[in-house]
Amino acid sequence: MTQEVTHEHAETVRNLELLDRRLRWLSSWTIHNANNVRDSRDGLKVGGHQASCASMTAIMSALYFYALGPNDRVAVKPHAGPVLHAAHYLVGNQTLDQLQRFRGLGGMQSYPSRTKDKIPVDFSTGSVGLGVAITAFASLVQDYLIAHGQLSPDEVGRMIALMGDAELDEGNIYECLIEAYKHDIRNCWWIVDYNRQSLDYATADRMFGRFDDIFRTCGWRVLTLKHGKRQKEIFARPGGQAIADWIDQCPNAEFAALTYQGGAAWRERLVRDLGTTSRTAKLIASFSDEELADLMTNLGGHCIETLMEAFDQANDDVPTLFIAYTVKGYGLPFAGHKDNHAGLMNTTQIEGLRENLGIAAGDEWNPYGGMGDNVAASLREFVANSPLGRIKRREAGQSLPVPARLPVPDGKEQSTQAAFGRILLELAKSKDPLESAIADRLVTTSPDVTVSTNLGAFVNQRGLFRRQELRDVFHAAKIPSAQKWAGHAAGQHIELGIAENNLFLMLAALGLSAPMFGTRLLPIGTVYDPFISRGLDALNYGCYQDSRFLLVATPSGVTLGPEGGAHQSINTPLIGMGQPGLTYFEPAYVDELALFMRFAFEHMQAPDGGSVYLRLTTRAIPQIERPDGGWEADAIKGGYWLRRPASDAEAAIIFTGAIAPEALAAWEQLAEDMPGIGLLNVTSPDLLHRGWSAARAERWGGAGSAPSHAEILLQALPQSAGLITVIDGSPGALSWLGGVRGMRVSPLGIDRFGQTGDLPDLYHTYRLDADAIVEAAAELFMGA
Ligand SMILES: Cc1ncc(C[n+]2csc(CCOP(=O)(O)OP(=O)(O)O)c2C)c(N)n1
Ligand SMILES: [Mg+2]
Repeated sequence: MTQEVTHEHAETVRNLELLDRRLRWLSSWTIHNANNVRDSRDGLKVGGHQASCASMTAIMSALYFYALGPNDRVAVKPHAGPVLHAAHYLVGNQTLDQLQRFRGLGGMQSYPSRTKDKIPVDFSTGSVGLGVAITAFASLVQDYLIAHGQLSPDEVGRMIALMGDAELDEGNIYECLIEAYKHDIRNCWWIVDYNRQSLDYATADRMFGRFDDIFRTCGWRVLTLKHGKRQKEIFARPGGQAIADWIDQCPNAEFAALTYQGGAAWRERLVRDLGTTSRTAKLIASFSDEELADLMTNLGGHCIETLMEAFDQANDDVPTLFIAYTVKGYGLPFAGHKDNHAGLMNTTQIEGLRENLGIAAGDEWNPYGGMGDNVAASLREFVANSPLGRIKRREAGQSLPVPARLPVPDGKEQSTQAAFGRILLELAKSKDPLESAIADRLVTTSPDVTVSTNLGAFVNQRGLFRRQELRDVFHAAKIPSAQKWAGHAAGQHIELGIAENNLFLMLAALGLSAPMFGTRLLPIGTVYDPFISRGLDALNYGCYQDSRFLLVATPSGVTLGPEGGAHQSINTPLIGMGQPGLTYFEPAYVDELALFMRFAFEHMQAPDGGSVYLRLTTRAIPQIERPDGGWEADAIKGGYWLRRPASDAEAAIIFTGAIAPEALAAWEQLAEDMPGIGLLNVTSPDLLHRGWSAARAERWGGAGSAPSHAEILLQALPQSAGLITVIDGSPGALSWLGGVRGMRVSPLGIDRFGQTGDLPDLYHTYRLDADAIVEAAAELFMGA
């Protein structure tokens, strides 16, 4: 290095060290302010994680103010959220008001949030493990876009996860690792804040050294940052190696406890273990207690130079795991204490930290407080020219116009699942410019159920996505098969192994393509309906950060019949109703399905839109003739009268989905005794319930009194009429309709499962057949 370069390097290190301390201070103070300074109205602990923040400030300083590339995207360990805000505060992207309102309504969020925070947050985090894994899927999305000419290779960025070491215990990490290896992902960094403490205690020693193996096996480069420069320098001195060896042997819990106890305890222990007469003893004796404590905790993850070198070293596209050894609560009074996860400094302690940094009382929020004018000015300039200071964000891509209608497959008897496959096939083959533009942006994905959820025809048309060619061996050998399975860069289907959690993370990453990479993709994921539960937290995670996708779950309910009791899904309608950011439809007929798929393509792109869940079935049912399209407007709002009731009707049957033929048969039987009985097809229990809640909230808020769609539909009946609700799923999905206008209700549905059988047997056993509906109606009038 020339002298000039060396000088500049030393200057950078010094600035990053200052920023490390500043981030530690600001994150600690923000949390302290919320807990101890701000007025409390409810006496509840506000919380925050000063120790988790302090563990990461050097890593984040070196990343955000040195290593970050202009197109890099970062998922920040949830409990280091305040450090991210502090970094943006230094750059001028975050306001004091937001910091002061940490964890208050409208203030900066507990954990980084894409949708609620005012600073640019690339990935929301909070549920540990998921924020890490999504970065691997985001790098796959980036490769997809490059391969499809929708992102310039010059604009490649790294997808980075700053993670806690306890996140390595989450199973989803390993599911993701396997999938990532299969797809040969690149440009992904996972940086582990390896403080060897989780929430409860120190992490297990037996895993020491195993993580490297696991990641290397999966094609990752592993860079272990165990020792800081100071440690390395001392280890090289006479007698130093024994200290290095001692650290290597020291169990996690003991290391943490000694860190907490400080210099005198370190000395006592080292002397006990290493003796008093050796060269090592002499070396140890040459340090004061304070110097010894500093030395023993000078781990790689707190050493700016070590971090810079590691980041420089990984300057290619190989996925890289950085194991950065750290101390939880570094530089704070509870460093290393096993209970420090949610530990908060008391006022005396935070004042001690403030004084230590030379910050005057009252100057706590000053971004550069306690520094001399020259130092502050040069740090300000350094920050302004740092990667974070120059960060720019991509514009979300243009939305695509959606054709007025999607093709409706013809056929007298059809299942919604088969029709779904046929609609996608029609789109894939279409010459219509609007339809083919939509088809070009579709990306389908499925965890090993592509064929059995009828995605096969689309895949035959559009191919599997692979960066490297994948030959279809069966096709090449001329072995007859309905399924082409060739992979290439233009392919539009991402085949996943059988891990549903990965499906939802893949969808979440694909569904963020517009805000993240500037190109809107229309992702469609298929899964067996019961296995939604496997990936529920990842589904919630995607919805929470406003990712946009279409989830097609099929088969569903007991209607899959002989295919297996274990595959019956019961509570998914309630999941569909309960999940914010996801609109659930369950079509009975295939023209409804086409309508909802069209809606989905629009809703996935609308600024105030969201994701869509279609609950489909393999049961082919007779389709119905429609006199006109009058039903459509109501169907898209959640329900329409298939048989309008007379104004004096005594009852109505309300049904959802595949049991439409039973509902119709019962309606015909009952119509003989109860002329004018209505038949209501609820296409979305979710939209009806949401609309009802929203209308009530609006009324309470004094903003007019427009009735909701559920109220409008039920107003067609006298209030004295009874309702029989029926769905192949939890009866609670529809039974609430009785409460809308205070009407009697007799709900049918499934609250048990597990029995195989054919449909007549199952519908009889679970009381979903026409007889059950008639009996349920009779029950309403018994004694009335
Ligand atoms: C899925 C999930 N389970 C549990 C929690 C509660 N929790 C928050 S942080 C944490 C462990 C933190 O340890 P680590 O990842 O090592 O972070 P550190 O604070 O040590 O840096 C746990 C269990 C959570 N946020 N998400
Ligand atoms: Mg930890």
